[in-house]
Amino acid sequence: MSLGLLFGFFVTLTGFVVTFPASPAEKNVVSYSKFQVWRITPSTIEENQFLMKISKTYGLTVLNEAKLVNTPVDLLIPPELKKKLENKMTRANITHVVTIGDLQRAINNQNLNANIRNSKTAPYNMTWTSYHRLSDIYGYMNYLAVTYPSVVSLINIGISYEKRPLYVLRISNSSSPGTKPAIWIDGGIHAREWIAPAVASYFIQQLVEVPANAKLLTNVVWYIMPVMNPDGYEYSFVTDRLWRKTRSLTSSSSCRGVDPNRNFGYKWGGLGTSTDPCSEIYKGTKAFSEPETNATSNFILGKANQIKLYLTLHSYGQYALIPWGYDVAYPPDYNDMLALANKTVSKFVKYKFSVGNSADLLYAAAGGSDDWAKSVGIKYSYTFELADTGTYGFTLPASQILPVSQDFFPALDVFATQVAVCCGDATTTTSKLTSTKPTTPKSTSIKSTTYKPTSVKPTTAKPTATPTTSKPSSSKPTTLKLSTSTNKPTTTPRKPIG
Ligand code: 0X9
Ligand code: ZN
Repeated sequence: MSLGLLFGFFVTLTGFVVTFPASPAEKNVVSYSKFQVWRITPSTIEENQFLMKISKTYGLTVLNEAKLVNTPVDLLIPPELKKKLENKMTRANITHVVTIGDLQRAINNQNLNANIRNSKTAPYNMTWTSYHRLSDIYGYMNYLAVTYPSVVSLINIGISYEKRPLYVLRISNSSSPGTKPAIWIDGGIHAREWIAPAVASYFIQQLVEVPANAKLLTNVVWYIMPVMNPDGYEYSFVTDRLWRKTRSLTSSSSCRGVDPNRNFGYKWGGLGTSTDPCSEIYKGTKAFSEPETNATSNFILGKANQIKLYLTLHSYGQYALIPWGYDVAYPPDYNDMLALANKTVSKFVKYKFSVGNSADLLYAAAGGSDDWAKSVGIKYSYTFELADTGTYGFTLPASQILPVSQDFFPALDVFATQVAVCCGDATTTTSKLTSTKPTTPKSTSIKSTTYKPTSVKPTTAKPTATPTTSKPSSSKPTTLKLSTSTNKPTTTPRKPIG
């Protein structure tokens, strides 16, 4: 880590209001006032085609991609198109359900306690009753590393496009953590999916600070990266609540960012990806073009023999998704992954999850982190799409952070137990998997890097109140592509959200 970054972090923790070095901030906050979210479930191919045409013609943003028929599609409807689209739907005899009547109102209500501190004396700002800015999450990670040095290590694995540090927390009760099998968990690949960093940081809190959970450290080492895309995460607080991608400059002067979950180096550029920098599923100029995916993959590769389970948290939909996701294709040990996923979701009480092959259950999307993790030999690899199923979607109220986190937490025990059984010897070499279906372009999962992860010496300063196809596919899934939104929401200067 450079001195400059280290300095920036210290300064933040000692209470100065510091913004990380960033590109010129956009001043206009995107308003979604009177924007609606419509849920439409096409029941025929014709209805699906009709929806695709409408989305393209009017430049609608599709909030969740969907398969050909019988899976719901959530469309963002700008106020000026409401009447016209209502008429079109009626004429086509397609019913729509308004899931969110005014998206801006939902945004405003999502994080009502944002500025209320846990307690005046608490040594950190983190809570699980509101969604927190990056500085609070990083401040908490640092606090844990200072307070529990024998268990917690803060690891800087690189820097983001806008020069924010990329932090991973290692949680282990062992003096030689390299000898135990490890579980990797990340959140926040997609900026707007705020529930994911919140849940990942809840896991950290439980594993480190709750003595009753110490047993979860007996056989397993945990690597948790709560915010993989910090630039996008911050942007979704300050400027555009629905921001999904990274914040890198692209060949288009008006569109920024790459979809990090289309940027990993396995089957990069395949189905469900876009070459258009304005698309929400833009794959980037090459695999691992983004510093965030590059640093993450390098770090994981360095520990690929040790990491036996890769879990990436997303939202929304309540799905446990199993590779492959690049196409309806199944790794040879798919059934092992399925059995563990089923066992895991059976622990959930409040939020019921659907389990299945990613491309089959949802849609094909290449370049995902889960596929890449599986491709480098990590036996168990999952994407979990957290709550909800669309009532609030990305604007899931902060009051649901704890229920969602608490419902999920017992799953970690299921994972840890399985990893200890299957893969107790962390020194066993993992075998890379190849798909039987030849693809272009080739995997670029092995690459060189000049960046070395460093274990960060945490500061003792107190944070302050500021802030392989075994089951061949019979039919290819058709996806309703996330469109390029030409119908941009208005940008009115407003107070930052959250
Ligand atoms: O499309 C995605 O990246 C994920 N869904 S989300 O709504 N959070 O954007 C699903 C990714 C599943 N995994 C792969 N397709 N590899
Ligand atoms: Zn996501």
